[in-house]
Amino acid sequence: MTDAPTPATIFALASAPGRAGIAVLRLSGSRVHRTLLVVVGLSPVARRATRVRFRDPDSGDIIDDGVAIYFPAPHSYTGEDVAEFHVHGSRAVIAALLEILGRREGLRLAEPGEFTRRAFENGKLDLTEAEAVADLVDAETAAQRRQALRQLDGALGALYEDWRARLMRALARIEAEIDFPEEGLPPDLWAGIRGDVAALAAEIAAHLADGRRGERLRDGVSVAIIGPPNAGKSSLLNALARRDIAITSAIAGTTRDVIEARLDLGGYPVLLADTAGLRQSADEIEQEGVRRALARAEAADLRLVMVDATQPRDTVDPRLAGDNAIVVLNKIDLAPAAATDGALRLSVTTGEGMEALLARLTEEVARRAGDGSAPLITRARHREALTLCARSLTRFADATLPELAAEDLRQAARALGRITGRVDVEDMLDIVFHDFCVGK
Ligand SMILES: Nc1nc2c(ncn2[C@@H]2O[C@H](COP(=O)(O)OP(=O)(O)OP(=O)(O)O)[C@@H](O)[C@H]2O)c(=O)[nH]1
Ligand SMILES: [Mg+2]
Repeated sequence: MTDAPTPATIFALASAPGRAGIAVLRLSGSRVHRTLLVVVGLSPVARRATRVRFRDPDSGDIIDDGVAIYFPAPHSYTGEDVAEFHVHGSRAVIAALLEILGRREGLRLAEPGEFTRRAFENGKLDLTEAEAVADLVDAETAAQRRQALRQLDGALGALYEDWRARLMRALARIEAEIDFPEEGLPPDLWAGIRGDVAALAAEIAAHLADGRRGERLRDGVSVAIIGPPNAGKSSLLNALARRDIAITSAIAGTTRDVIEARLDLGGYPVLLADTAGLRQSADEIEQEGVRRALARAEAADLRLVMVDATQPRDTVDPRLAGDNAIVVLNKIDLAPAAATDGALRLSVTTGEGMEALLARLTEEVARRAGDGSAPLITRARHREALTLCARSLTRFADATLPELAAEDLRQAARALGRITGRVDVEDMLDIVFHDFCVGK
């Protein structure tokens, strides 16, 4: 066996590119200490911010006056030696430092996510926590931030690891029967195992039946505004986004494409789509617009069906109404006496009814997204693995041969292990089973 080659020492600008008060460069790897010696001329005390001058070791030029922090392995984000350079956030300073670091032997620019990948590989984070780092960086609203932070704290990973440990215990008990057939397993013990696994299967099923609230919180709840032409759909999008995004006009058929805006509604992220007015049209482009409008409305988590109070009220297309729809009667300023039939009265022009619409919309969005307080599935990747796990547990319930039952449990545990990245099922089996035998 040959030793694995030492991974390169990586570096990157950790703060956003562009001009800023302060920029942070981060380095990780075995050459960090050497780099500190040549670029800042000293080895800072561990984990203490030290005022330093950054120099080009080849020319001796001083690049900036700033702060360096050294985190020796293993007590660092990646588990390797890490350094942070806090410098003035000018393009010139950043460019010079990146160029100097890139010139050093054994150093290279980090790839996207590489610091966090190393943290995972060094056991600092599990995969759900690594994903949470990305989600926290991307969080746009308060509820998204809460959910990402909770996952980063390990709440989701701990849940799956707990389930996996329970499966491993059940597996160890069955393995005992396979390995010691002459002793046999008392039927009540067998029934106990089945009962435990069934309880776990029920928990996993409940977790899967979460209405995709965690995923919606992460991705944004999609809301489509749909209705006849000229009802004021684009005007509403502009009002909700507080920006002049979509063209509005008194000409019916103004909007053709789906126009999107991201909103923060009471801490919940919303992806709001304005669509083409629905009508029969000979115009090919408009027809395509209507097709896209209907497709978007069908795919949306929630529909804002807008009708025009000044026009005869067509029955709303049943495909669009129903549970996932809020019907809004707009232009109420022009027709205050129009029958509402349960619709929300609105005038985008005067603002009448806007507050009530916002409250209703926020309530409906909140119902469809998690609020970040409970560990929920946040990615399709988790859902797929949990579905596989649940399927194996269903097979387990029907298995009669202990060998087959054990294999089902092993597969279920492996599926859970894939979520957190802990796939060393056999290791854990050794530990659990070993303990079990000793205790017998
Ligand atoms: N009086 C009044 N006019 C409104 C109101 N809302 C929108 N309008 C006007 O109605 C016209 C149509 O508005 P749009 O927002 O373009 O309507 P739309 O539903 O997007 O229309 P299409 O894109 O053609 O489907 C514009 O002239 C708006 O200024 C309202 O509440 N009251
Ligand atoms: Mg429009």
